[in-house]
Amino acid sequence: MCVLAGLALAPAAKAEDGHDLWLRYRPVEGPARAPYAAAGTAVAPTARTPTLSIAHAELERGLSGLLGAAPMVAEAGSRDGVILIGTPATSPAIAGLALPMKDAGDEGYLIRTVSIDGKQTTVIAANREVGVLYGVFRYLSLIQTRQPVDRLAIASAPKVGLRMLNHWDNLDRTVERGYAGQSIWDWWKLPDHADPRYAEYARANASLGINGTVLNNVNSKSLSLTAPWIAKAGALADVFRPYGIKVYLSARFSSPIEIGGLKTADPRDPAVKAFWKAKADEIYKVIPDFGGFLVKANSEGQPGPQDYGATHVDGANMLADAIGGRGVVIWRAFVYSHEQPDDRAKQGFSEFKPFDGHFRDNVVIQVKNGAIDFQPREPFHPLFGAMPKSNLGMEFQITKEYLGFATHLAYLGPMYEETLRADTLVKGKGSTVAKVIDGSLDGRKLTVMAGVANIGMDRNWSGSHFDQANWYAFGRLAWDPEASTRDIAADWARLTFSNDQRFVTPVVDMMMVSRETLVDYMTPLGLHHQMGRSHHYGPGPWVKGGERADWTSVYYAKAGADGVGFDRTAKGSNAVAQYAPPVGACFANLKCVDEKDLLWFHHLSWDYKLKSGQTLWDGLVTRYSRGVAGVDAMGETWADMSPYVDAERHGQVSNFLKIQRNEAQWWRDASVAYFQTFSRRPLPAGEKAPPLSLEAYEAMSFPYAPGI
Ligand code: GCV
Repeated sequence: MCVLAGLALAPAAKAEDGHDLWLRYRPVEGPARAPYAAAGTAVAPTARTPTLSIAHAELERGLSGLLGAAPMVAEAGSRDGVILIGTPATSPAIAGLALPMKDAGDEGYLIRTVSIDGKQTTVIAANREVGVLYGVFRYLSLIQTRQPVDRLAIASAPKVGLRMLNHWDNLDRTVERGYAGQSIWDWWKLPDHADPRYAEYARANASLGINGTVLNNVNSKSLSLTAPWIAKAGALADVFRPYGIKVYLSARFSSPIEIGGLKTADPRDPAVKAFWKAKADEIYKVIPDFGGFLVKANSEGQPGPQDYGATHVDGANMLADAIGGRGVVIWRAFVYSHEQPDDRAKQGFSEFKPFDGHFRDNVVIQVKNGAIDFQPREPFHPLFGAMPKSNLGMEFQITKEYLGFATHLAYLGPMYEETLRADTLVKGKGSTVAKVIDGSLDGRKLTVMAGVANIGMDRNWSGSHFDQANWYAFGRLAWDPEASTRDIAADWARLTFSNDQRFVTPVVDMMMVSRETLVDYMTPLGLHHQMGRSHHYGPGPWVKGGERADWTSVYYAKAGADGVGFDRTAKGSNAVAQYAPPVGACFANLKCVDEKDLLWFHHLSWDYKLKSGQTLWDGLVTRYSRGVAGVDAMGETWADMSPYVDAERHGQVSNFLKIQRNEAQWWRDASVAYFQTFSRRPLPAGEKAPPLSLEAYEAMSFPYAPGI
């Protein structure tokens, strides 16, 4: 019924492969076009600096695509409908307008409808040229999403200073936890050949305000700090510079030994200090605006200062001194050691909290959103709010290592939002993680939000069309960590597919529940780390033994005849004590803790009564099945969307939803089969028994799963 109605009105969309992302600039057609008839028919001449040339060209490209004709060049004030872009320094006309430029901040912009010599003019002005580029993208997005542009009074400035992607890209072009093909960095041909993709990449990121990129994996090689590789990074930096994007490199802590000929990498050793100082100088000679180093130290086998009895502070500050005022050192708090038997969830806090206030001003501690590792759901990391005298940055994962790779549709906006809006309560109500990250809670000036990129050589960049939404949402939240991810989803859906409300409403609703659906069929009620060993593909609640206990599923679920869940209350690991007292007390209290986090904090009997009145066992099974039903519902919604989406993209999403449906069922069946061996209780009425034996699920093997 709804499909037929749509077919009658929506013209058949042309095939698209998704390469254009949210920057498609397809023509505004039909009655929607009228309000824009006067807008954008002319663009005033723009100073021809590299960044302003890009901004000007983007404006022309966007307007040509959206309005069907290239805008003419006309002086502001010569006619109505002229768009004037620039900074007060590059445009006397803008300087003459006496706009409240401080509202644009350092990197933001103003977009205003003004009268110049009696003619209606749109001004896109910024203090820095990159702000003009951001403003141009915003202006075009208004037309793309069919918002009025005739009376504009917009001021927007980013709340976070360093908005960056972290690529886990290896030098051989494999990507750790990457599901979108090879790395886009064609190292072999760099520095002599700069693939056009690099500029496309920079343009896409600039459209979101992303202003930094760490090129290489945090599990890094010293080779990337040698002269030939610095030159390659330099060639990329040259492409990115006019788009306002700085290049950073992951630095391997043992580089002084591996490429410096030293016997030690002890950060207190004068020769080691000299090595890093010289290395930084060498990099800055090639890349004058180099952003700095990202370091994974003493974590998962990576070298670090603790190898020499030194501390994270010794290591980070030594590198920070080598960089000096030229850049930053981003030091990851994702640490847990082989020797430490304590709850892995506690180790980052235990290692870093005592060092609060000891790090240099140009050091940022980069903290994952949760205390384990990018699980489908984690309570916020206890370090947020706990280090007021240090710069603390956020690390989100955009690539879906634990969330079904590229073939499960899971919009991560609500997951990011859940963490950012979590209240640490450290300074009373409203001490949200977002306010830690944007620096406002503790008056910090150096602020960072990083996302582990989901970008590769696939034509659609992210391995699936819907995974583009996660890159997009990350960028928008880095600009404003308090933004609504529903609004962001709506913008993305309009930009990427269609402005038709019959498309936007159901698709946004589907996106907003998609991650919760995935949590239901993978790890409901606070379960975590239940996936296949090493590749993290599919269910693996039975995973045990091997190198380390905290790489196994049984360590986290602790299923037994007595019940299931990880006791992190005072009776257990007492991880709750790492939070501000009212937060920890709530997590520890069964009457207060949200059921979504139940088994993260509590080990409970299979007969524990949930709020619904169901037993824990029944509730667990019901949730797994609800997740499968949720994927069915997504499939139905998407099937109805065919009138609004080209067949190529519609078809790929449909196929992926079929994969997701099968894998959700697999997750449900395998998990139920496993946990039932402990619960020894019947399935709730109406629930089907898993079709295979537990042994059959356990025997499945996937040696070629991607992303390892
Ligand atoms: C880059 C998890 C991932 C690793 C990743 C690590 C990290 O353990 O599985 O692939 O390594 O996190 O964030 O350093």
